[in-house]
Amino acid sequence: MSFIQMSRIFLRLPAFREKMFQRNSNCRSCLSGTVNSQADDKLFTKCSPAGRYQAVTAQNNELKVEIQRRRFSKRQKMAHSEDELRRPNDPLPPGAVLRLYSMRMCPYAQRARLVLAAKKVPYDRVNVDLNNKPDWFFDINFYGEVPVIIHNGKNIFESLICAEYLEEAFPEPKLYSSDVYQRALERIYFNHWTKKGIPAFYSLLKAGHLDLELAERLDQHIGKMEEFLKTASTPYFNGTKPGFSDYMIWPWFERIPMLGKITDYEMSSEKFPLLTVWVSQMWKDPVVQECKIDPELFIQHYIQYRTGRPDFTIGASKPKGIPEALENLDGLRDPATRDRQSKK
Ligand SMILES: N[C@@H](CCC(=O)N[C@@H](CS)C(=O)NCC(=O)O)C(=O)O
Repeated sequence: MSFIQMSRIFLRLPAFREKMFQRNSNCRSCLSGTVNSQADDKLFTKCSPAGRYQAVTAQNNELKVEIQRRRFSKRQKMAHSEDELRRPNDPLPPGAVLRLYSMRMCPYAQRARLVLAAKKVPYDRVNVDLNNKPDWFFDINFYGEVPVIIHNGKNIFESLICAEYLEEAFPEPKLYSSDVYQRALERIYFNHWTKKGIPAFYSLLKAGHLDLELAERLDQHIGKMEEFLKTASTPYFNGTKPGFSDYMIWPWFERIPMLGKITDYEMSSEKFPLLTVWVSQMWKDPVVQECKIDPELFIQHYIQYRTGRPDFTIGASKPKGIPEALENLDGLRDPATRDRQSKK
């Protein structure tokens, strides 16, 4: 065993170090510098050729601990990020009363988000990468689709059912009309849009260009919505303010200009004057503003959608590395070790 190896072993023994530091006021290696206490350990090891590597290693270790700590705190910070796939039974963040499984670009999930925002319900939003659904996701919705709500340990799915559940579970403010017939009418409006308008919207989107037949079909169903507004003779489908049916229909109308960017389709203000006003009024609603999607991301997403494999994590914050710390770590490596490695 060499002197260096032996001194390393002794240096690790606290009793030995204590004695040595008390007895010697100078660094044992270079005999300069004062070593008074354990706190000066670094000075000693810095001066000692044998100790230099130890000091560097100790600093490396400190740095590694720091990196781990940062990674951990990043995870902690991400703990309630909407992109971390929390399970249905995972605890809710403080204040949240339910969990919503969503996807940034999903108009169906947006229905639920609009109702939650209108009712100011604090919730935990989890965006699901629909290309990589975990098995348990099918346990909470056997269709494997978003939105899904987990409330009081129970799962609710299908956007219209979710929205109606929220309307009843969180009664204030009421989004449905209190009149029973009016409520039925509202259902007729969004039912028509769901049954006819939405498929027409997606058919054109999938075509990816202005297919006149498909554009005509979409126009026809938008025309029906225009008729409904005319019969209602109110600015909104719900009446004088945005309500349940407005929020159930809105997500696709928000996307019509984006559909236009892909297919050149335009919702004519001449053919649909009431709807044109409705759209501009809806944009003024703070709830709509809170839930709006990023148009650029949507266009990218739907260009991919046409190819059949969209990126469902679009818009997600991707965790960043910590390059500056890794750089330091590299810089602290013992030059001798580095040399030996590079010679190999
Ligand atoms: N009828 C469903 C439709 C929901 C739906 O189609 N959601 C899409 C995302 S926008 C989905 O989850 N698709 C599953 C997949 O693409 O794997 C509802 O109203 O909730």
